[in-house]
Amino acid sequence: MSKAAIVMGSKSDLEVCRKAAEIFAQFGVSYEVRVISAHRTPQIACDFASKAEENGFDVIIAAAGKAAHLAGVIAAHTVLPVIGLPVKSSTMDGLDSLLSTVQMPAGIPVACVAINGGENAALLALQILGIKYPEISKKLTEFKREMANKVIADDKEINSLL
Ligand code: RP5
Repeated sequence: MSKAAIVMGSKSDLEVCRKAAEIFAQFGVSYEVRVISAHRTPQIACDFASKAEENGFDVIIAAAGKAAHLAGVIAAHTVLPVIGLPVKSSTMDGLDSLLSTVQMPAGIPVACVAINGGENAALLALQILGIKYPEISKKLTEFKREMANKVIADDKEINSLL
């Protein structure tokens, strides 16, 4: 069975990560949530990433704010796909987190979603898991169909709202 990890740099990142957890729960995918800091608990970050594959994880979401090095540090210690989730947690509106997460040097890729993009982090993780688990892929197809149907319904209704 698939397993995803949601790792956050601080408990203060929880509300952004909650959105990702809710998507995993909606899709029936098991996940584990951790608070691990690239700066305050660097050895734990290294150990977690190094053992993530043997511990049964398929994909890792790493959420952090400010000088957001967590996704990069985790990616440095594993070949599992790492999705960086930049968190808006400072006076710089999250641009600091975004750039710290996305500007990885060649050789250590981190996929990066939008600032506070918890939903998309989980959906991208599900798309990665869908390569290995066709039942997840099927659920994603249905999810997209429902989204499209909602927009089509809105389109039909919009003129009556003016
Ligand atoms: C980052 O610093 C964390 O990911 C968090 O977004 C930010 C602030 O952390 P706290 O000072 O609130 O623990 O490492």
